[in-house]
Amino acid sequence: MKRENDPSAPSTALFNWYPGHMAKALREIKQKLKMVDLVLEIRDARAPLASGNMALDEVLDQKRKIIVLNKANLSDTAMMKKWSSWFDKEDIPYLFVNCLDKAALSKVISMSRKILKPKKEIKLMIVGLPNTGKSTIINQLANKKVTKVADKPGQTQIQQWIDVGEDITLLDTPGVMPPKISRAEHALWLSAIHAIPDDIASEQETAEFLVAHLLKIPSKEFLERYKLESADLSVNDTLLKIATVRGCLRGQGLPDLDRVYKIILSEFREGLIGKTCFGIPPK
Ligand SMILES: Nc1nc2c(ncn2[C@@H]2O[C@H](COP(=O)(O)OP(=O)(O)OP(=O)(O)O)[C@@H](O)[C@H]2O)c(=O)[nH]1
Ligand SMILES: [Mg+2]
Repeated sequence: MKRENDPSAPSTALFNWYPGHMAKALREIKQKLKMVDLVLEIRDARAPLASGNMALDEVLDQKRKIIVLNKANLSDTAMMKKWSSWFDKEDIPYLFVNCLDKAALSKVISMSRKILKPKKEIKLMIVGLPNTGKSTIINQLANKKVTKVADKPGQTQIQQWIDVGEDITLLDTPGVMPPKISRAEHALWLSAIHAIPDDIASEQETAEFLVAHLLKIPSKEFLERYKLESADLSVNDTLLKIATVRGCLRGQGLPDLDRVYKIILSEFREGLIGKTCFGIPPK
């Protein structure tokens, strides 16, 4: 990424990754729009605004939608409250959910029904950034594994209609990346939550960013997990400490930082080193 010189520069790597299947996914969403009553835009509760997508907004145009902020179990409670006030103020229909919790998820259906009243049979299109949990949400609503789920961006490659019973049909769609990310910081947030593949912002860049972020607002889990006595450490010293604690060493006792980056990323994504929410609501 070119962020050192110009923080507003879009990442060229990101741009190159985009065209092929992302453009196709957008085109297909546009084609199906008339067939659905409502769109559920799945975002990540750890980045309520940055996990949105302008390109999707353009295609969706005036279509009614609910923003479903998934993975709330991995996000910071106080920050989600602030974001809730912001969404309320903006009059945007939204819900924070942890889709692994079916009761919470059923609210998405009741909210959709409320908006679409008195329509009985409803068709919902599920869109959003890669890896935000679209397919998991569908499987949960269908009560069975109807669409493939994986912890990697870009799992779903084709659209699929799924009848989940009770007069509800859902359309699963492949995740769509924003065509450009205007703030380098957002690319790091999206990389941290794994909504973009690790080869866009490198594992090293993302892990270093995360460590810097976690040192600024250190959670108990972060300090305890890596046996850090305090957060008064440099990023480098923290990485070295983690290498020692986790036995990430190469020959001659040298630290194996590549392994450390992977540990940090996977443990952050699993919510093992604290609950985090990136960004603050706009004024
Ligand atoms: N902790 C937590 N994990 C979740 C939640 N929802 C989904 N996941 C996990 O997130 C990963 C991605 O889920 P998918 O359902 O495949 O995401 P997707 O949006 O369909 O991804 P693409 O098809 O790549 O666009 C999986 O490992 C899920 O188990 C949630 O609410 N909480
Ligand atoms: Mg999917």
